[in-house]
Amino acid sequence: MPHTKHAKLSAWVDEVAALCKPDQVHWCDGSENEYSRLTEEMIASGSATRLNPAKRPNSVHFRSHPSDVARVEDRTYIASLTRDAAGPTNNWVDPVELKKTMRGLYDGCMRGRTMYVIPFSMGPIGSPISKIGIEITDSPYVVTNMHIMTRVGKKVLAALGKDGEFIPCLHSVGAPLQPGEKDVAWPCAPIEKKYISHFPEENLIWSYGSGYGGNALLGKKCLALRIASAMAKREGWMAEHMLILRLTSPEGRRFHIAAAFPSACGKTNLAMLQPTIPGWKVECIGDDIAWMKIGPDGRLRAINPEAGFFGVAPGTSFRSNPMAMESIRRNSIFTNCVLTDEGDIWWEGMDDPCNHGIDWKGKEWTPAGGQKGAHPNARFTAPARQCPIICPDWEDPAGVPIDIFIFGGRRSAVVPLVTQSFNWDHGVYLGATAASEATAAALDVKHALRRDPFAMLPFCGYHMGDYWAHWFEMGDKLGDKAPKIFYVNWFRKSPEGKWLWPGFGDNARVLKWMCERVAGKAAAQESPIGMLPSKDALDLKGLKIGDAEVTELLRVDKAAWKAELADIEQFMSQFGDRVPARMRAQLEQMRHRLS
Ligand code: GTP
Ligand code: SPV
Ligand code: MN
Repeated sequence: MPHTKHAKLSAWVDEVAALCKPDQVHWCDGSENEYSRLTEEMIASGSATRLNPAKRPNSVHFRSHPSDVARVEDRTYIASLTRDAAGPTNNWVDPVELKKTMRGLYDGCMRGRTMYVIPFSMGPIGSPISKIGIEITDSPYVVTNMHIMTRVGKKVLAALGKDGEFIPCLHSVGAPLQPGEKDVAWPCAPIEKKYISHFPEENLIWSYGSGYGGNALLGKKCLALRIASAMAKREGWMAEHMLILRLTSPEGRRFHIAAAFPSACGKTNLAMLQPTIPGWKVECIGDDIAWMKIGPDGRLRAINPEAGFFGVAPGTSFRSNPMAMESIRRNSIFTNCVLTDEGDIWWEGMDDPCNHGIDWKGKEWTPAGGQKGAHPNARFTAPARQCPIICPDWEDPAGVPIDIFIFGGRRSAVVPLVTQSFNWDHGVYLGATAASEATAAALDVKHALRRDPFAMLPFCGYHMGDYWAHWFEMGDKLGDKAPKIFYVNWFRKSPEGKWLWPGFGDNARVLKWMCERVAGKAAAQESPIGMLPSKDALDLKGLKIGDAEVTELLRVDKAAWKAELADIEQFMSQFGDRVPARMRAQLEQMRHRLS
């Protein structure tokens, strides 16, 4: 029996098999059986370790190759037809040339391996906002991760029918095996042979040489952000690097919030926060990506296109993020953590210390050695439905109506705890000028501080200036139904290097102020950079924080902001005349307010 009646899909799979020359082809059905069989095979081959079922049932740990531990932005390409369409912040190569190079690499690259065909849906199958992708990969690790992160299998092929639209995603670890050659635990190609390539006009993704995260699980950053952002621009919707949560007030009023922070800057944590203020409740809808369309009622409706969490492990604990810890109790995949003597996983920042184990490089480890046991970008993969506070409506095909957008980043100085934009255009300016200190989520980002507009710098599939214009256009379409926009910074530090704000569950205090602003209840004062909470407008009841700290957290240092303005201007200059006039107007207004 053929696996699909979809002629275009069959033809593409045949073409890839002829090029990559795998030993066999397996069509994934998304079943538990398939997941277990592949997991057992990876344990038997030595690439995975089963965790102690008494500690963490049905869970495994992987160690990646030390060179393959995070996204590689220098090897990520937006190969649009023209360089101009990709813009100055993306790596561009002529698509014809890139395809030629990559076809050379793909030729025979799956020898000795199985080629898996993964039909997956981003978003609930049948939602008007969802999209179908087909990932072809030679990595069983990718298959089991995709099982968790997306909706995989026969239902997707059924939804695709004979001629439905799909996004082809081709992936290979780039490590063919000679006859009789034994495989390594984590096959991958050297850095100069890695290519994470996007052909936006064709809705096509070609990835080669890496097995890790966003380089290899192609539904995530490649499809749901880079390709989807370009589709969204063409089709009038939004694909954003945003968590989605529902916050319910003590009176029972619901607020839906979507927040964009750069990688490793707190999306997963905020998405599952446990408010420290009585009566307020958070439910999680998504922790990394939001797809949003204007609904029949004129409001912006958001879905989470993913089905799982691929979260940063270090720093995750019952103290900081109990709901993430609950989500990973079972049926989870861990990568680059410490393997403990009890057969469980551990990482820096977990609740209890670990005195002995095997580190992420496979070496015996004790904390006394002075080295980190888990890689800073160690991750867990867990089904979203295992989160105890997953919102009952998280799979609603219609999405949830967004009331509030939040932007932010990691800034040890200058940027206050929270600011509200004066209006939509000013909010778009706040998003466009977002900046963050570097994290471990990308291998090759070493800047102390970089501008990361809308947390989309590594994920926007087209010219950043045009993306800003799209935000203005969406605001015009939404009119008075547009979400209100805020900017936050949980990461302000004292001169001694201590966090000034406790963060995590206490961030609910800041969310509460936002909701009260939306409801027209909370007080704010104008500053040159936006509206700030009036003294006493932030609910700090029960929090041990000094008056001086609060003042510092809400202080606007004019001199520092003038320097910031100069940096913003410098950053914007690279986009030339593609910077929308409305963005320039915002810059001028800020200059005026600071003078
Ligand atoms: P990606 O998955 O890479 O997109 O990251 P993310 O944005 O989901 O970040 P995540 O929530 O995983 O947080 C990254 C790191 O920031 C973790 O080590 C967290 O413990 C830490 N973090 C998150 N929220 C806060 C906060 O409010 N305050 C402080 N100080 N640290 C935080
Ligand atoms: C990020 O870097 O923003 C992530 C992890 O969410 S990855 O899937 O590797 O891109
Ligand atoms: Mn992310």
